[in-house]
Amino acid sequence: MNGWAGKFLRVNLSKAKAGAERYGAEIAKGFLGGRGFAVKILWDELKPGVDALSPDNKLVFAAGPLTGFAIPSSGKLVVAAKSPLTGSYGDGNIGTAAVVQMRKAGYDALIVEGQAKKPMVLLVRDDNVEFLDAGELWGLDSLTTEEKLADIYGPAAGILCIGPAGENLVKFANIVSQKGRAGGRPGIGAVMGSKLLKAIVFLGSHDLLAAFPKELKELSAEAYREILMKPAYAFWKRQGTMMTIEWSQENSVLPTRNYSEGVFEKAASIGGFTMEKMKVANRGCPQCNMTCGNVVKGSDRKESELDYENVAMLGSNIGLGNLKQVAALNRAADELGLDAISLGNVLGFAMEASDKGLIKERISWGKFKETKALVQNIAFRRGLGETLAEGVYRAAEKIGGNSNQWAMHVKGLEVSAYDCHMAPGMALAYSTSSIGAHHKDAWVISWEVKTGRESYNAEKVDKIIDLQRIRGGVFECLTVCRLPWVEVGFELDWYPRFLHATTGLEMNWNTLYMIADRVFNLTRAFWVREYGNEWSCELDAPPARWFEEPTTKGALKGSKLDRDKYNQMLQAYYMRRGWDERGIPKKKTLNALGLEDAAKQLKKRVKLSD
Ligand code: PTT
Ligand code: SF4
Repeated sequence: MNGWAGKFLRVNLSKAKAGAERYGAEIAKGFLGGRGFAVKILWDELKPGVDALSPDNKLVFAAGPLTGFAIPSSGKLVVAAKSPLTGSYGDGNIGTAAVVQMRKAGYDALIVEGQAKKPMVLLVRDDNVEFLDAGELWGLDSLTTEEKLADIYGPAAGILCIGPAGENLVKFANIVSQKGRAGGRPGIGAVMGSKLLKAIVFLGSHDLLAAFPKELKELSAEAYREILMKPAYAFWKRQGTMMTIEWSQENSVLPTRNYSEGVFEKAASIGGFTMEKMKVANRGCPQCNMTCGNVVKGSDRKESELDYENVAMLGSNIGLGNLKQVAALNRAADELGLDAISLGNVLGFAMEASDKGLIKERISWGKFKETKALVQNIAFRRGLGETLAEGVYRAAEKIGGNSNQWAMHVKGLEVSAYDCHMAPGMALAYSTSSIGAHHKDAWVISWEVKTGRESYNAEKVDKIIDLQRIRGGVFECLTVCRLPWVEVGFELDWYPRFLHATTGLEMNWNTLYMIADRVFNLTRAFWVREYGNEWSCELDAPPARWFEEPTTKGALKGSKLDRDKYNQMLQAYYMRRGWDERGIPKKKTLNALGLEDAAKQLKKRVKLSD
């Protein structure tokens, strides 16, 4: 095979054993890589009901056939496992040199199983795998851990690690790399912590083999040039995703005080233009000429890399309007290895619970010092932090009252940074996403705002499915960054051309959509297999707050979602997907995608419609 290495590395931490495994061309062609490989491996190898934090769970690090080549923004890695937060399939995407080194070491994916006897660092140097004592690294924050490993293994080493939150099994701990790129929102860092795996270091020395190296070289040079010439490029380099703060405020979707409102009175002071005045550097992922990591210095004088989601969740959503302080909280999230989205979400929840007298601790909106202390307590599971470390769904179950109405999650994953009081399409996108309420699969909100946000119609359903195919499907399986396409308009037609140059295969968009649907349906089958007869369409609903508590501020004052219309749109979505009225793929849908095994297995767990 060209493009793909054709090998996975399997590591068993309990036995301290490692070995390379060849996989077949049908897996490569049928699932492409990244999320496709991860879902396939976890479906095939995990028994339903396995405890996500037990040695029986598996951790998958997967690349795609474009990863590591000189192709724009291709230095991305999918990290996946059964999630301790949602109890089902979970993944995230990190831009990191680790994925380039993993591919150069000769592997398309690393599968980690078992549990180490004591904290460990895994060192992968081509065929040589070493299980090293983590020693004094255990307990250190993620950035210091990375620095110490880079001192030993050199600047070329690709390093992934967890912080104290992962060690302490916080259910939304993630994996950190490159001084503040982080991924694995649904607690993939906690799965790594449960395996006592502090860090992984990759060093590879092989060249990647492309089917048509000359074609690839010419295509890449042209592609990098094309991106530089896009009209939106200059502003993107200035602000990156931070420009979304102003956009969200203008369109009343900026999550504010635990999503009770979509506008924030201090939005300008945490927005893209304020950030520009503070910026000290731009950082980015490997192979990218759009480097969008906005580095600023926070109120703690430490560097922090700002993105829209982090700033909205640790800013407006907790009532904090000082960007330097937001940056300090974001830096703390990176050091501790906490997902910044879920963190801002549980903090907003705690502030509201405190306001309403449901918890004895006093934690106020926008108060930096007490918030910072609470962030530490979450990572170390102290006091109120112990409750919040379980995520917002479980925290609401524990504190009671009517808090489950305003615990902002779908299927246990905290909602990311778009308020949906008047965005039914985005609410449906969150509810049907592969991992819980994340915007990765279908960021439909910008299209929805432009084309008629108040409507609940079939066109919206189609748009969401298209986006789920392209973003959650093709980009996550190729494992390349989607931002060149989304943000500067780098055309989608480039990707089949890259695929041809690297693998030699001609894949048109119909084939790519078929793969995306296969991966999406297998992921849904994974969820249903876990839930069994407890699965119901109610799991595909956004939080009650958006239906029941209208906003009180801004141009869209008084808006809320309509439950009946939402449910009709959900049923239209199911029909279009070839699922039954419970949201379970029909037998014929699975079979048409070559997922006969999934159909057989699901039949043992639930009644499957023909
Ligand atoms: C992603 C989620 C996002 S989405 C953000 S900001 W965003 C948050 N970033 C965090 C962070 O930083 N530190 C931290 N401790 N927690 C964080 N949690 C949040 O994680 C990221 C970029 C961004 S910035 C986005 S949209 C795009 N995401 C992509 C994706 O998902 N797939 C893909 N093929 N390309 C993408 N390109 C963009 O990458 P999760 P990164 Mg991230 C500091 O992890 O779990 O996927 O959740 O990876 O390398 O930092 O790049 O406004
Ligand atoms: Fe990374 Fe940003 Fe480049 Fe995407 S655009 S690869 S997130 S630096």
